[in-house]
Amino acid sequence: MEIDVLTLFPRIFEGPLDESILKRAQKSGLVAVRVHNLRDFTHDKHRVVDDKPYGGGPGMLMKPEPIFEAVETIRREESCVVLMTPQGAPLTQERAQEFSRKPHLVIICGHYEGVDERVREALVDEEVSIGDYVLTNGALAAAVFVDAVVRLLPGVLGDEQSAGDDSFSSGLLEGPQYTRPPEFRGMQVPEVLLSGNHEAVARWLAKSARQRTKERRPDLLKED
Ligand code: JCZ
Repeated sequence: MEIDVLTLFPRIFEGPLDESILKRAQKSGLVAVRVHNLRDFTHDKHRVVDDKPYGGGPGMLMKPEPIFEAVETIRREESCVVLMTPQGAPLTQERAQEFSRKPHLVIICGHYEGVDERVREALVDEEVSIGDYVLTNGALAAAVFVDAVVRLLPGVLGDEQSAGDDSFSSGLLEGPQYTRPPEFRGMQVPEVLLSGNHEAVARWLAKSARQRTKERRPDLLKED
């Protein structure tokens, strides 16, 4: 998969991607991530990327010209152009899986109060929100989005930590988990997990996942 990210704050996006699993995924060629500074797509002396909204109101908007120039330079026939915005459809595990099957993502990070509406009209294929809260900067949302998508690419996670048993891939939250020692500061690991009875262990894990989901996220149990 190839990913091009358009932002005014490349370093905010790059930090998280240069660590650990995502770094290895790039080094081993499973994904190519390129970050572009939108200011590099301006032509005026002061490299202006924002302007006041028509009709007034607080804050500034991103001008359309640098975004159009960047997207038209970078996109191809098969590209999916994504805009990070709190107005987008919420990102879910299912949606992350769909994006992970695209050959090329071009991600526009909003900044300031947002982008000129003509960017949405003419360039954007999908608007993505990472949740119902507001960030200062679209590059943070893009980093979360890219992480959720790239970890689903074949070969990115080892067998040990495969995405198959994530919370959500089963539609349930994961239940409680324990490692050694069997007793720590007077707190015991549940007896059944030490029993060696594989069937009983599997039943216990399934039951505790259902129970935790029912307590914390009953919405996940409702069929749609
Ligand atoms: C640009 N602030 C772009 C996205 N889900 C979500 N929350 N907040 C955002 C977001 C916030 C932004 C910009 C300036 C996206």
